[in-house]
Order: sequence, then structure tokens, then C-alpha cells
Amino acid sequence: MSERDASFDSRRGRRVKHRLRRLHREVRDKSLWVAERLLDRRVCVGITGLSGAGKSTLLTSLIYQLSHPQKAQLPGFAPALNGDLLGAELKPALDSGLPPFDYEQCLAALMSQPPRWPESTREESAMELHIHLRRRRHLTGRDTKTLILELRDYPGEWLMDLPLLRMDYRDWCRHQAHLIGTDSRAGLAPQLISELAALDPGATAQPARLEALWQDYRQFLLDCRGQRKLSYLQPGRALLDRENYGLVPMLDLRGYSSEQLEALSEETNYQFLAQRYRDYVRKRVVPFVENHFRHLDRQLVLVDMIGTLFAGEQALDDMRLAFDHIADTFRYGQSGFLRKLWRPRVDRLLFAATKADQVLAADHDNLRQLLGQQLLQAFAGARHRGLPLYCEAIAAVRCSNEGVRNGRRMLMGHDLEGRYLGFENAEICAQVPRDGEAWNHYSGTAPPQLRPPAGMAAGGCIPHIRVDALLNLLLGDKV
Ligand SMILES: Nc1nc2c(ncn2[C@@H]2O[C@H](COP(=O)(O)OP(=O)(O)O)[C@@H](O)[C@H]2O)c(=O)[nH]1
Ligand SMILES: [Mg+2]
Repeated sequence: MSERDASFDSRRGRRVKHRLRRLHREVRDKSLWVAERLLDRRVCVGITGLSGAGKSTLLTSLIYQLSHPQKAQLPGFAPALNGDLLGAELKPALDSGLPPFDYEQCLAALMSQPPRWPESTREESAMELHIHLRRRRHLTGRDTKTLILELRDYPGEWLMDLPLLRMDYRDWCRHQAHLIGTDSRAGLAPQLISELAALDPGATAQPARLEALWQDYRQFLLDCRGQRKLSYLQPGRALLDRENYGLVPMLDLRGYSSEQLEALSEETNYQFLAQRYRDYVRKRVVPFVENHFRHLDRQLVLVDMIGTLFAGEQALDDMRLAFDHIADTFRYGQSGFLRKLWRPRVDRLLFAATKADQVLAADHDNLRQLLGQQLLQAFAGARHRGLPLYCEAIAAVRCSNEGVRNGRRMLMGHDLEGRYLGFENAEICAQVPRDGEAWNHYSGTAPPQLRPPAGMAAGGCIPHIRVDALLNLLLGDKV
């Protein structure tokens, strides 16, 4: 053998050895991961909600409460009440392949002087929280155990894209034609809507014109969110970044059978846009499901119920529509043809109305009732029997205090500019208003946005509302 061959062989040998070692390490890590799951030592929880719902703030509060058991007030979480919660350590979630959640920065904002809200984030992140618990009377003789809570935070806008997996472009166009015709959306962009309706499926596509339409369509989605507080908007990523997904619906496909549409040549508007749609689903939606969604054991969905309620009937209807589609997502996941694709293992689905500190304590229960009613309607149906649903009303950071002024109960806090203010909220009723007139009850101004309370750094605790109850729903059976 020549010298060159020998050195080539040894290099190859080294490479093979290196690969084997890496494989071994991966298998070991993976089997450890599987074993932890089987032994109930690891729970992967997804936290989602539309932008501004309060994900980053809740994550920060949750991590802080669990890591500071002496200071946290968590009587509704049994291990804390019984003194079994010893603390928690934050570690990167290396398996997830996701960027870490910037806990330090979020906490620093809340604890700064004057306190600030965490910067808003748009992307997904993950973290592992190793929760140390005292074990009571256990046969192994070990007196502590560790539960690994993997927290994955992702935009709720992405969840709104999952229905796309069940539709082809033609179905999606029909779906959008129906939605855009509803009262809540129709008036927002009449010009765009007529342009989309006039787009001839068989005409030759003009990319520049389609791009202009995309820009207008994206603005329309932003307006649906900004002006009407609507939730069910697709493609969801258009609300989060400025990429040109080029995905617009054609609103009038009447007179075309699916065979006729499929037979159109590649240069036509229909084929061009259908390809964009398939690309979006393949490159954005499927990877999200594959890499992320299907690894979750539990899913927590945060909703700004108060903001939606004060935005009016259409906003609430749209939120329910979003819930309907979330329900379908889990319905298909449990059985059915999409099961193979994502097989979600989610065994608990929780919804929480956030920012409950914006209304009087007497209204907290009604807030929860209202959320429950919306969920009941969306999730009605025998097929959900296997997936337990839970709901709560929480405030990750309680920013208000209650007091009495001139004989009336009021909330007191600071607005975002730091001005001290007292306010009353329109009473939250346990039922959704029946008709337009009854909706006038919520037509006044929504409760103000509040600044986090000062003094958290000095006192070392983050005041909250029912985060302990939420923890109990999330982890009560695992600790
Ligand atoms: N009053 C109150 N406001 C909150 C609370 N949590 C979040 N917010 C408000 O909601 C905004 C968005 O919260 P954030 O956690 O960034 O939401 P994300 O976009 O879902 O991560 C914050 O800037 C606050 O104004 C809370 O517990 N109480
Ligand atoms: Mg965030």
C-alpha cells in the first residue's frame, strides 16, 4: 500500500470512529430522554398565544416562582404548600434545537427601576427547568427527585397556520372567500377584495402584480388584527415578519371544477399561486409540526380575553373561530389521516385568560366562565373525550391593587408612562351578550395597560394571580 493510501485509510478510519462516537452519544442522549419521559421525569410544555397575549411575561414569572420557592406565593400548587418544592435550575433545552428563552433579560426588565415589560419577541424559544422536589417516604431511599420541565414558547400565529395542512390551495381560497365576506373583514379593504375576486385563474401570472397584491393582503391582515382585534388570520407568519410569502387567495373560483383548475398551465395565476401555497405549507408549516408541535406533551394557550371582549362581538366571534380550528387540529391529531404526519402526544390542553389584574377580583371568575363557554362551543363533540381541557384566568404579574374610593371598589396601578391611576372596569358578565345592544355594555374604553409594579426587586417576589392554580393544572399529576 502506498503512503498516500495508508494516510487516506487512517483518515477514513478516524472519520468513521468519530461518526460512531457521535452516533453513540446521540443514542445515549436520546434513550436518556425517552427514559426520562417514560419515568414521568420530563414534561414538554408548549406555551403559545397571539403576539401580546403575555407569553414572555408568564414564562418569566413561572420560572421565577419555581426557582424562588421561599418567596413565591404558590399555595395552590401542592408541593409549594407542603414545603416539597426545593427550587429549580434553568438550563438550555439542547435537544430542542431552539434558541434559549432570554429569561435573564425579561427578568431584568421587570425588576428594573422603573419596571418595564420584557421586549416583545417574535420567534420561538425553549428552556429546561429542572424542578427539585422532596420525595416523601419513597422506597428507593432517595429523598429528592427532579422533574424536567421543558418549556417551548412559539407564536400563536403559527398555530393559526395548522389548518392549512388540511386544505389544498383551492380549499383555502374558498375558505378565505367565505371569511373575507364576513362583516368583521369585508369593510376593511374593499379595493383589495375586488382585485382578488377579479384575478383570473387562467390568465398569465404577472409576478410584480402578484407581489403588490401580497403587500396589500399583508396590510389587510395587519389591519384585521390592529383595528378589529381578529385572531384567525392566515398566513400567520405575515403578521410576524416582512417576508414575501406571496400567498394570496383567489376569491372567485366559481365556474371552475378542480380538474379544470389542475389542467391549467404552469404560467397561469392559479398554478403560480397554488405553487406558492404549497411552498409555504412545505417550508413553514410542516417543519413547525415536525420539529416542534409534535414533541409537546402539554399545550398552554394564552388569550387576551379582556382585550378581545372590549373589542366587541366580532372580535370574540373570531376568537371562537380560532378555537374551532385549534380544536380541529387536535381532533385530527388524535385519529385520522393526519395522525401519521404529526402524532401530537398532547395529553392536556390548557387555556388561560391573561392580564386578569386589569379587572376587579369579583370579575375573575366570570372571566374564566366566559373563556370556558367559548371553549365548550369550540370543543363540543365526542371526539375530544380523550383530551382533557382546562381553563383559568391569571395574571403573570399583578400590576394593580384594589381599594375603595368614595364607596366604590376601584383598581389602582400605574399606566405605562408611570402615572398613578385609579379605574373601574365595566363588570365582566358570566354570559356572552346575546345581541348587538347587549354588547354596548363593553363599548366603553377597555381597561388601561398597566406598568409592572415597583418594588419587586426589593421584595424579591413577583406578585401574580392564580399562576399557582395554572401550575397545578400543568404539572399537578407529575409532582
Ligand atoms: N396587566 C398585565 N399586563 C400584562 C401581563 N402580562 C403581559 N401583560 C401586557 O401584555 C404585553 C405583552 O406581553 P408579552 O409577555 O410580551 O406577550 P407575548 O407577545 O405573548 O410574549 C406586555 O407588554 C404587557 O403590557 C400581566 O400579567 N398583567
Ligand atoms: Mg414574547
